[in-house]
Amino acid sequence: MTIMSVTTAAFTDQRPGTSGLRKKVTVFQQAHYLENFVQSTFNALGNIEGITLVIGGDGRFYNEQAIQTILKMAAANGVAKAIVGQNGLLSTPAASCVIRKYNAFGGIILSASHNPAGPDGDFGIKYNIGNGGPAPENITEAIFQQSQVISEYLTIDNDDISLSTVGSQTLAGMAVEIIDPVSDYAELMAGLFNFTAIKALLAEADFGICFDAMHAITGPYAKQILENQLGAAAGSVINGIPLTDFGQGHPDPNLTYAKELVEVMFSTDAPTLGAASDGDGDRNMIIGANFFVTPSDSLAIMAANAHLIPAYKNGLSGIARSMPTSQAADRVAEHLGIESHETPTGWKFFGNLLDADRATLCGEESFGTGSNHIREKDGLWAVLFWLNILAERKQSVAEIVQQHWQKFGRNYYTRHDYEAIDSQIAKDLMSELENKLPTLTGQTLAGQTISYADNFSYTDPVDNSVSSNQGIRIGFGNGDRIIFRLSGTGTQGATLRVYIESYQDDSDKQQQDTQQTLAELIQVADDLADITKRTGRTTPTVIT
Ligand code: VG1
Ligand code: CO
Repeated sequence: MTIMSVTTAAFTDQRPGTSGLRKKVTVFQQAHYLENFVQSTFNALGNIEGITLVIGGDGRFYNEQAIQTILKMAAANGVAKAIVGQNGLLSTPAASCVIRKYNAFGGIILSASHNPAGPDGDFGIKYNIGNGGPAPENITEAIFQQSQVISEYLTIDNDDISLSTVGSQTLAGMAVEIIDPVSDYAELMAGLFNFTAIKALLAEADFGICFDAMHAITGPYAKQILENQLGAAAGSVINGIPLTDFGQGHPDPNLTYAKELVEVMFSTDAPTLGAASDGDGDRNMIIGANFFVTPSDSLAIMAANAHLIPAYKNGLSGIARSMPTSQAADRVAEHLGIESHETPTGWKFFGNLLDADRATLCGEESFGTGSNHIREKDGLWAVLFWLNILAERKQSVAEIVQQHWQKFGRNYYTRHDYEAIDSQIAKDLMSELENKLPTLTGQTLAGQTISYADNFSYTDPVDNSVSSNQGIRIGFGNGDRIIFRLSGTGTQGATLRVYIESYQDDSDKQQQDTQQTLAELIQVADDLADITKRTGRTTPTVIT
């Protein structure tokens, strides 16, 4: 074997965002681009000789080429062993599971999550640490710093190896273990949930499930677990074969993009439970027959019912939610007498809380829920959690949600996304809004007095690290909130996200239309940030 040192020069745009580095495939295809990021990661980690790394991705276009590049660089940098999903496939939650199970030093996950794939689509890469979770900010920042000064990377001149057969091989002295991407994850799930009860539920004649894998990574996982192990009817998993371009779709499990599932679930003979996952398998959307469950409600309801699930029957240590996620989960935490945490957007902020057992369940409004079983959010896990609740409660999804509202009140909630707006306009909008903040407290808008207006800053209670500038919060005296932040995962211009919530504990007023109920606050948000005036947009790109 010959280790080659290749001379390279820094790229200035390699700062990892909320979930790693995400760019157009064409950007990743530039000479040295991927290599620079990988070598910068290795350099940031320090001495990596002798370590074990897990490598896999969501199967999108460029997945396998990237893995071949990374394997050669890992071998040249002295990595002792690479554990790779067969055909380069590993869902994000499965990668987290495998890192933990085999005590790997860390892992490299290739994905741009829900972003479209294909030669003109997006690609992404992120580094996960030994706990199985996304690298915290001190590591992503170190990677970025390395990428600014990089001058060479190491690789080898070997041929590509085959990723298609499960088993052991070596690449220039580095052991390469190709593993079945599903089995470790499936085993973990079977240990958390009551598979016997779920099996019985799925065998009931009037119970149906429709799981939309959206042509992305969860197809093989859902087929194996739901259909083969739990006995769901063949065909319960739709769009179950992962395609490199995700069938030209947009595997973002929301009401806009998961169209096929939405049609099924809002039809007259809708099955009991509908669910969808995203490109890399960490997100989930839950729908009952003719009934959509907001992700914020889903987190709260899962927490309130966790005692029904074997893995959580002894109680939760705490619940964590990202700042823009509705406050519904906080009420459950209060009721249970456990800690609740509000973190910045992005799963990496949950890692310390989970490691320190300060939280058991975590969630984000963006269709992300998860627990201490791994250190990523987990789409299929959430579906199994709901199935387990349904098996115990023998009610419909709608009944469960409505009873939850009656007990805890309902947090009406919506998110409005304005995608691909001009980056400078978006920046100006945010900074003008920030300038206004000091004058807002005490003002009365839409009949409610603003009790705080700030730019969210988070101090991690475990390591005291501070993350500031995490989104603008406008809080009203009655608990209503308007939040503004710019996406850290978009690859085209800027995406402005506006999150609006309003609490209603009067059960006679809990069945209203969300957009109508929030209309006044939506107008206040537009006025405060001059969205229409500045962006020229009169409606959001996506409403959730
Ligand atoms: C979005 C979501 C955020 C999520 C992130 C990664 O980030 O809002 O909650 O953690 O995507 O999810 P942003 O910065 O675009 O709002 V995934 O499934 O793309 O790893
Ligand atoms: Co994802």
